[in-house]
Amino acid sequence: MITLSDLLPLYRHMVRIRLVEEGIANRYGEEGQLMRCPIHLCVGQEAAAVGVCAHLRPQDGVFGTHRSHGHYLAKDGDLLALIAELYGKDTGCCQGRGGSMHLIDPSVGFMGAVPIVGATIPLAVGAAWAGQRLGDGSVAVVFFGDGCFEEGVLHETMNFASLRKIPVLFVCENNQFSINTLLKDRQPDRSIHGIAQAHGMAVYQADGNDVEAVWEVARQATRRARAGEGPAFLELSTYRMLEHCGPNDDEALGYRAVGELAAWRERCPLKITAKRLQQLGMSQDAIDRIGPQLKQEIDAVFIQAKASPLPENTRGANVFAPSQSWPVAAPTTELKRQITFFGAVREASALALADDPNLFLIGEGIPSDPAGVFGTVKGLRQEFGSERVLDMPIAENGLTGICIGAALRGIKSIMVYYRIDFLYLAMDQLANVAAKWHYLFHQPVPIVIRAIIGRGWGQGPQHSQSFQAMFGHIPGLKVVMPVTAQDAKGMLLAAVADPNPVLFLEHRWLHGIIGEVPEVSYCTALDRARLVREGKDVTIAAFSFMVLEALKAAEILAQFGVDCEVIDMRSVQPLDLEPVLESVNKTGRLLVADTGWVTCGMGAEIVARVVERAFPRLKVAPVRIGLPDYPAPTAPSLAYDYYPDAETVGRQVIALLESDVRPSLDAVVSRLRWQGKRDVPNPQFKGPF
Ligand SMILES: Cc1ncc(C[n+]2csc(CCOP(=O)(O)OP(=O)(O)O)c2C)c(N)n1
Repeated sequence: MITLSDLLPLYRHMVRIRLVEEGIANRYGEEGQLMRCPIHLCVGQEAAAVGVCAHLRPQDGVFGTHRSHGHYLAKDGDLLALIAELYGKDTGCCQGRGGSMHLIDPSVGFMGAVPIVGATIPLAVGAAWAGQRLGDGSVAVVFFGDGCFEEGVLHETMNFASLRKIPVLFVCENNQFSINTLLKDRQPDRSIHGIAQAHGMAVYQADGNDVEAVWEVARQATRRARAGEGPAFLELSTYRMLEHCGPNDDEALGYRAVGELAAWRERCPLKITAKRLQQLGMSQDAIDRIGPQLKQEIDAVFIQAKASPLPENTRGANVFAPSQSWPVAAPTTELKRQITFFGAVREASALALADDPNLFLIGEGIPSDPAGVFGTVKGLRQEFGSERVLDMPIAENGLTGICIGAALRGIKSIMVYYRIDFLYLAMDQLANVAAKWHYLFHQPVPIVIRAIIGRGWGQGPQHSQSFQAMFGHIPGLKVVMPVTAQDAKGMLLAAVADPNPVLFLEHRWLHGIIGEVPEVSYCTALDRARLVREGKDVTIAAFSFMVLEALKAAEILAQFGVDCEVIDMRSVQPLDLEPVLESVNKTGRLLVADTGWVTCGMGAEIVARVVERAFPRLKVAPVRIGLPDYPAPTAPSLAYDYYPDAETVGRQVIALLESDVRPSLDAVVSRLRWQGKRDVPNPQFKGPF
């Protein structure tokens, strides 16, 4: 049973949150419109945040949503940093980069709130999983609205949390609305908590406007989670009293039932608790004094926040956490042994797992795949155990978010995607969360995602795509594409060491190539292109597998007196343009060869940048090579002219030359024509994957 000494601080917290929200509402329209970000106030919903957070320790992580002022304050987030953020000030918790919908205060365990509905749910599960893996006794909590039950990511993460008994509390503030749409118009007539129950977790329901009731269920759920009994779901019914977004009353809009708002006002959490305090022996006078005392503090903070400076325009600063700078090449003294690209990936993974006892590797079907993801993880589970090399449910967005959540607590992972095509399902977590986190919150997100691009044989439109340009388009993600076995090892180790999200793209046709790879552990720069072949006539900037095709073409063209310079671009983001510019300075001719589509592809990017910076050096219009504008077909008869190869490179190089120095097209092409089966890189390649 709650005592007066337990209840009084809860009441104070709720009053403080209410006064802050009212303070924001009153100032939102003030002259000059200094508060210029969307606000989602939690007036009427204060009890949920306060009742749950009362049981948390500073190291327990809390994650929120677009409507998280209350969660932030209930977890003791700094008030000045909150208000200053609303004013877009340098003293704001995101230094003005986020506004009301992006909040953080890691010093008290408020780990982050963002406005993508559902996005922080997997982060909380990941943070709690990190705590479980570290054995630090922490729990994590995520607050969200009833709208999240319509998002797949909720189900993906509940499934995993339940499977692994992760100490996380899923707290649903069921305020009946998603924007202005009623729950009954969005979801069938079944209970929300029933769904959580079906996911196998402990379920609690409480009156979300009664802080005492919330406090009690949260106490039980937190205890259970700390005792290792697994996750819990709390459904707290409550009501939003103001408009969805903004400072106003919106009763006139008509989406609320007649009399509903008035009834809920009677059930205001502050009123309910004030009455209870009286029953527990507190005088009305003493209760009445709480508000004005708190208001003084709050008003002073508004003044201070308003007076604090706006941030300097630092533009792209902080998109990435600072990385080490690694050597461009592997140590040459060690260069003797020859191994495959897949062996190099496996070796780097093993070294990284041995080096960091908290690192884990996770991917769909990993334990049951006899080939070990094309050899790249073979035997690692036996070597490092089933808690370090794990299987992953078919839940790409949820699990990527969970790994990001773990990364926020410093637990790194290597995620393995058999095909990059599946990574699109995790686009929200990658593009909206991982890529934005450091810019917004100054928190590193060290996670490596290995994804396989390109083709086996017959993989067709959804198992063979090359999405590097798509991911390269997103500031905050690093995207690398090693070509040699040596780079595969060095760049994977550098990716693991990097404090940022790194997408490590492996072309399926590279796995079997062999090269010299030092046995020692070494890192290779993630941001430096590599000059592979010097030449004076034509510059070929190539990505991934196309580097090998460009080299083949260059060798044959050399026999006809045409001297190509070949650059392995290695990285899409950051893009190292300097070697290309230097080369174009010399050759005046540029060809870009990519494994992805030409339209909006890497060729477009490089050509545009070269034209912008070195237009006068170009003797002839640059050329792009890549895929045509249609999906990859399966049948060999349809695919035979779909993929560019050495012949395509040869033809285009010849087209770049002046007619008087052009070798015979037929003679060159006949030497470059693909030998053997058209849909395998060499006779050793084993399909179908
Ligand atoms: C993925 C996503 N889809 C749509 C939106 C637009 N949106 C912002 S708030 C909101 C309503 C969310 O309702 P609920 O989760 O119940 O939270 P509440 O606003 O009631 O607190 C929506 C749909 C969004 N932010 N994110």
